[in-house]
Amino acid sequence: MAALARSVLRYSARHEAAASDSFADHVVNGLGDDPKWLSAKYFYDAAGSDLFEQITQLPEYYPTRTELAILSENARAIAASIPLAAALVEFGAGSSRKARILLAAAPQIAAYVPVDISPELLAQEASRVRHDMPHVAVFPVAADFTRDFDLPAQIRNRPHVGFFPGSTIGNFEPEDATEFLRQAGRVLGSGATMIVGVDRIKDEAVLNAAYDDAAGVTARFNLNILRRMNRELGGDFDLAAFRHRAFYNAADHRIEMHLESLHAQTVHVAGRNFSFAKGETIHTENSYKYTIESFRALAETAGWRPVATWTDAHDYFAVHVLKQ
Ligand code: AVJ
Repeated sequence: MAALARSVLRYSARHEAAASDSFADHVVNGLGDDPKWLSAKYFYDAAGSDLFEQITQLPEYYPTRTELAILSENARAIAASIPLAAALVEFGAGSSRKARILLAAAPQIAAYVPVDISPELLAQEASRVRHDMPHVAVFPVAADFTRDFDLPAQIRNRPHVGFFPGSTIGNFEPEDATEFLRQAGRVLGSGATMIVGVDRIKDEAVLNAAYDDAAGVTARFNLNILRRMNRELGGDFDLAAFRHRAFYNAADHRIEMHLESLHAQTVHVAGRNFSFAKGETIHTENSYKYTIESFRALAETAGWRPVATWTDAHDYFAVHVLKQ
């Protein structure tokens, strides 16, 4: 396959749906490829989710605290774009911390629909929101939000507001981000609103530090994928034989994370052998960055009309409101 076509497909949920569904198949495909790669979605086992939570509290990792501040400081204005008796549909909910800011500022939201692949996390967050916000009807949906899914029948007649915070959209190739927004538009239906958090292009030193922190938490997060392959797929990765690398690729507007082999070695995992040259890497993540204009253009390509953008004093992060 041509390198361009391969990179377009690389992080594509559609591609993964067609090629394989299991972690083992994914590893055989990705480590068998040249260059080697793995999808960032496999970072989030229990240990990886815990490490990501630690990342969000690092001094260098500005996105989480910046987005929370944008949402809090502009909550009333953002709430004004949410219709009466609306249902808030959160894509990849995880923790409901950000949604709660909107729910508190927009009492006209009658229903909250967190969509997440993990049923345990969903149930836990759903009962917390029900307890703290008894006026909101909560209908959790356990689904892969990158694929088509049905909204609960109970919200059919409500105006739909999608919510996709965290710059998770940055993990998609731009073509796949467009396809995701198009699909979200299909799921939410005509007349819907969408609120999306997107990390902005900024000074490279700020970007590089955010993904290569002094305490080494992001390094542990990246290396944890090796630990996960060892545990779940009978691998024999030596974590001391790889190092974390993260850098801003300005030409492609993205942070790239890699795991670099410190010497020539052969690793056994998922029933196969994979050879590494000294300095060879596994490409483990892309985190795309957008200007306000480049994200609005992408949203328009996907059939959405940008109506408002909220940002912070440092111009680090943006919260976009889109209408269909
Ligand atoms: C969860 C995809 C938004 O790209 O900033 C953080 C993941 N990777 N540090 C990001 C991540 C390394 C994060 N997202």
